[in-house]
Amino acid sequence: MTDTASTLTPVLTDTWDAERSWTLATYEQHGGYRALRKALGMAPDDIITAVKDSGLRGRGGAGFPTGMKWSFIPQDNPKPKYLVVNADESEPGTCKDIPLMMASPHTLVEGVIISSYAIRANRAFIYIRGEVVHVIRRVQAAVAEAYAAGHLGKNIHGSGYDLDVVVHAGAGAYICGEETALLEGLEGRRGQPRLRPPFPAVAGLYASPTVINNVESIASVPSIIDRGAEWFASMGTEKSAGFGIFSLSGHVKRPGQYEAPLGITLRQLIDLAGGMREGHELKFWTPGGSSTPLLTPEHLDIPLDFEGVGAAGSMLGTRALQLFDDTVCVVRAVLRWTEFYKHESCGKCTPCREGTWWLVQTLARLERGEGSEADLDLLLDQCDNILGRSFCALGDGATSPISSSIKYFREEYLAHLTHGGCPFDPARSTAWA
Ligand code: L3W
Ligand code: SF4
Repeated sequence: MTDTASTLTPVLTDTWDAERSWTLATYEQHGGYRALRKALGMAPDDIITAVKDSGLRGRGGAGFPTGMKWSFIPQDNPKPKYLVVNADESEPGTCKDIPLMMASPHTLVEGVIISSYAIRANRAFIYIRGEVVHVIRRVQAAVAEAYAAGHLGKNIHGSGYDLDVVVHAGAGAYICGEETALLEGLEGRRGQPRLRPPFPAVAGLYASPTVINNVESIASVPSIIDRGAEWFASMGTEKSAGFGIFSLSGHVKRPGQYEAPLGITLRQLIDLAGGMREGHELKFWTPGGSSTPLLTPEHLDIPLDFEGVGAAGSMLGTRALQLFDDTVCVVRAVLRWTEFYKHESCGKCTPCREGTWWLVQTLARLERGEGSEADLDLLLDQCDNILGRSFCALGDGATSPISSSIKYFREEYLAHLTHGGCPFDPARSTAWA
């Protein structure tokens, strides 16, 4: 094992290669549901304290402290409390929750039971992206196995605690990954964001106190209860504790999921992935999906934690590391992402609904080589009128690849104008000759 390889911390991914890893039998053979039995012997508040002490921060992109979010649930409120798992993974490049649910759905189910017990919820929902029918079936099967084994239902393991879990299929809209749009969808309405505050912790599903957490956040809870908050906090960095799944896609030799402590660098991860493909070099990358500003090779050694990536002018996001080598046209990649945001804009607010349409028009003109240098300022102006003026993070996110690519690759935009089209496209340029 090399030094770099020894930095991997397989916890969530530990059993993914085991035979029939998704079954209850395999999960229990590897210590599964041990944490649940321990948790049911603890006071719910002690579980919240353990999660707070672990330093776990939300793994869905924003990094909000998980234990703190749970402590916002008002226990003097007579309304039912709910746990909702955000499994609507659809951010371009993000591909960690779906493999986790396929390979080890019981890690999520066990996390759901412990987390629901901690916040005193008797009903939990797992909201899964509708397009991934195979994942929905797998999680449904795991929930059924958990009921049959007495891990779910009435009086779980004689503790007096009852929990029912509903697996809900989304209807195929990226915006339903935004937590309040997800709640609208769950309540049977069109998925559009709600005004916050009130935050879901105070008035969420059916106007009741609701915790919404990402799949990976909830799946991390059993290991924290089983091995202790100190164990979790001993990994990662001071403000970004623990480990996370880093999803490498694009031009590396071995793309895939690499579970490592927060604070690892992209250089180390590329090393683990066998390097960039032969004969090519890294040109640009996203740290956490396309909503996080692009970075370049000069950022290969920044710590991939919330603070380190923030200091470099981007966001850790979902650790969706999309790596693009020197054969890729950045303008074309950014145009493709922008078309996605335009298509997925829910239409509720004007800056995003109209603005993403205009972004595509201006970018497409530049990509065809038909624009002018003034279009770069126009694009930045359009971004300026969306960023901070949109109702939810989708509008802000749509501007990230554009403004960051102009910051680092202004010359490449201008080259489209001088070449009369994409300088990387052999059909339209002599640059490849
Ligand atoms: C109670 C308060 N709760 C904040 C809660 C809030 C939420 C969490 C984080 O967006 C980002 C977005 C994407 N009292 C609270 C409170 N909360 N203040 O804390 O809230 P927030 O607003 O910081 O972020 P968010 O709305 O959850 C998530 C970025 O992540 N992202 C992720 C994309 C991922 C997908 C996917 O496919 N999985 O879409 C990538 O960068 O752009 O900025 O629970 O209620 N005072
Ligand atoms: Fe809808 Fe976009 Fe406005 Fe969000 S920013 S509410 S996705 S129109």
